[in-house]
Amino acid sequence: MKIFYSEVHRQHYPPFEVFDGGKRVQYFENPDRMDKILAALKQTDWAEFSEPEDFGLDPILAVHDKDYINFLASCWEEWLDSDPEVAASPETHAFLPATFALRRTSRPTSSLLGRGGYYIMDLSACIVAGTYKAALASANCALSAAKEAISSQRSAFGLCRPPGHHAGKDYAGGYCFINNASVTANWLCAKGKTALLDIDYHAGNGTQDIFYERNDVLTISIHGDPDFEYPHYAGFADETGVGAGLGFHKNYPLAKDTGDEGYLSALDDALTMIREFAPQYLVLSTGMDTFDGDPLGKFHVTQNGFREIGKRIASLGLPTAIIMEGGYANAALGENICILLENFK
Ligand code: SP5
Ligand code: ZN
Repeated sequence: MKIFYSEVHRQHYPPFEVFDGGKRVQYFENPDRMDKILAALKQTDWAEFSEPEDFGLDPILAVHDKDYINFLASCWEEWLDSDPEVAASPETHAFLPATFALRRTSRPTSSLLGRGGYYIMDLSACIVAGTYKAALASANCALSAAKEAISSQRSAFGLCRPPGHHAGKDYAGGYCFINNASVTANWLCAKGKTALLDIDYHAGNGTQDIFYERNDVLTISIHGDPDFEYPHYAGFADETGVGAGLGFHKNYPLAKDTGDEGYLSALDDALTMIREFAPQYLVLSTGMDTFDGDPLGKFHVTQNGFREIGKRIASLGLPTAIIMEGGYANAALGENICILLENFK
């Protein structure tokens, strides 16, 4: 299986994030995640690594707002210029606003913090010097996997970092800046009917927003109920699309402590819906934070569960662009990814 990976992700490693209650902690979405996955993949006899192709900004701007992307591109330099303390020790800093625009706010204001609070939704999407470059490389890994899926009619893996599914048309959040899976699904759907399935533990709010009014891409997310879990304001069962998109989005909010059985039963329902939609291609937003013991998750999916999840999704028989999202139990992350991918070789 082709794996698309770029070392550029290392340039995005904020020195902290802020948890609920204002607790400053180490950045959970860290480069070590990739190292664990790489190490495990390198031990297999089927992983074939490639550098991503550069697709330029067009496929990204087909999904994201131009002013938002400009903000990502210039944020760090502006932040550096705005504060001598930041300039004195850039490596201990990250850009993070402390005031956020609710979307009833009609426009970003022009100051850096005025744009920051408008384009960022939480305290985990910290921007540092290499964030924009890393986000572009990550999107290119996803698009390269899709291109490979088309040309080979087999599945391919975009080993993307930073992840993407919480990023909307004009906002970053949840460690995500560019919505790699959405950019990819939008690009793919011009070549053949495409469905997107999101199995990250957290609701794919960004993806939901991007495709909410569209009927050409079916989007489905299985996740911790936003009634108790991040992102808190999207991912409810009654959110099924609007206008032409009505019926083309589906959420499976699951309870705390969901294990293999509960998960697989939601998955089976989702797979039935995908079969009825009859796509030519699948984009799989692949978060492994449903794992039993993930520090950011409250599910108990086991390695047997991942084997079965992979097997059932692969049984759709679709060339699949498998896109890396979350997963923070680093010690098991490599093995878990291999177990899932095995089914798509
Ligand atoms: C891509 C992805 O998986 N993003 C997830 C972002 C989640 N950010 C919210 C973290 C809330 C942490 N809650 C503390 C639990 C500590 N036991
Ligand atoms: Zn997640």
